[in-house]
Amino acid sequence: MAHEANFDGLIGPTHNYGGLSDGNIASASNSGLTSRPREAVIQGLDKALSMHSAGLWQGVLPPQQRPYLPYLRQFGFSGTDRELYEQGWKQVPGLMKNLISASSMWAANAATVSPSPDCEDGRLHLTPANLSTMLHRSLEHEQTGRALGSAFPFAKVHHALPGQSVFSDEGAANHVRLCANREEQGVELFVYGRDGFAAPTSGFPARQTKEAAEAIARAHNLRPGHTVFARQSRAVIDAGAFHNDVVCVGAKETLFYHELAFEDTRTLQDDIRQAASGLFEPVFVEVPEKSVPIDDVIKSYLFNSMLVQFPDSDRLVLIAPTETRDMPSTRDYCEMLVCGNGPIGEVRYVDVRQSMRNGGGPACLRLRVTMLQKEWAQVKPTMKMDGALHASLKHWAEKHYRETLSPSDLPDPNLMDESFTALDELTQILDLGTGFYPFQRDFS
Ligand code: SUG
Repeated sequence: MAHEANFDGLIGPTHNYGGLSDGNIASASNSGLTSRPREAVIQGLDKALSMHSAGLWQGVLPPQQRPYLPYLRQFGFSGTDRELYEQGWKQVPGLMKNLISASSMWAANAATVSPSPDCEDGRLHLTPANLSTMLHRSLEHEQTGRALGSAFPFAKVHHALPGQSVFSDEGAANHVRLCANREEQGVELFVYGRDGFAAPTSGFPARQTKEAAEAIARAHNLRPGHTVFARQSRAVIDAGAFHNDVVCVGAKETLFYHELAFEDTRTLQDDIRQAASGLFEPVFVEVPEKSVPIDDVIKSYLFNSMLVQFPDSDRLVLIAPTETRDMPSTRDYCEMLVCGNGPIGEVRYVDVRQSMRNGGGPACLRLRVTMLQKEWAQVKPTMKMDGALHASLKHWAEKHYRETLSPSDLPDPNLMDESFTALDELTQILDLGTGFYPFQRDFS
């Protein structure tokens, strides 16, 4: 028996709207707003608990150390942590905005995950994403690797690919696994936005290369006959789909996507059918541009939903952001979708507005890890979500997180101290061991 687990990235104490992600419309348009870190982390925790309560396997991944002071030391600043922080904000405020970002909350970008039935060596493989396109995100992969190693001690956790443009990688946000039964061979679809060796084009950045996708598929020991590569369309990247999971989500046999998502949809369908032949019949649910225009897709995050199967239900459930309910075209589409007899039988809405304002919907906040029962049994127990962990994390957040953070609050060194105190206590709650964070290892 196997199930899909969701591991949600806990939203960190420095959650703010930095306007750091070129090509991510929500990040740009909400830049400089006052954020609500406590509300944000609780929204994420409530979503995670609701999945656990509905019978899914659910875990959490810790937020990362922010501010990330090792870079300041490497870049020639010295003194105590507080001195570093103050000098940094005086001399390099643009850099500091990157070093303070709580972006590791978007766990769909933490890694690419290949479940053990797909891998020749029969092991679960994870490759932390180098996230090399955006400075604030390129800081993540080292701490991500440590967190994944801690959560999945039995798995093969690879190094991130080289942090270079040819190998730009954004993890599971550009990866979909389709299958009939989760414990059996599936089809892994890798979606990339550019050829790493091609000359740069104008427009918003394409954050995933073909070279990165191919390298990961090879390193994960995937069977080539069951692996598909497809190109994301330039049109959707320029409309604001900086990851494939803004225009596509898949689960079991079903791929749910927008008409404009891919450069060549017919070839994609043929390739998936061929890769699935003898295993299952893929089901394609394509949303036409005339029903939901791409701009509405980007605003509502219709596809950045979790497509899950609850126990004892044949049909899939779409866990969509409340923004999808509030937009007429997407609400109407969802109503029509569940009235039909297709694979998606229900849509539930979840409020993750704090994250949404930075371009992160319900699907961004979780990393999917399909595991056999015997693998789930080996997952670090303190990172598995249940009512008790939810209560203790909520209490922890209420104790340590600020209610609001405005851009003028960020240079306050007390924010750093508060963040480190919170993370220090979190290492005990999640039993991450001493020295998990750089500041706990004497080289902050
Ligand atoms: O990488 N936003 C994230 C959102 C990631 C969403 N993830 C998925 N689609 N899977 C990004 O663009 C904005 C941070 C800021 O502006 O403060 C940011 O990094």
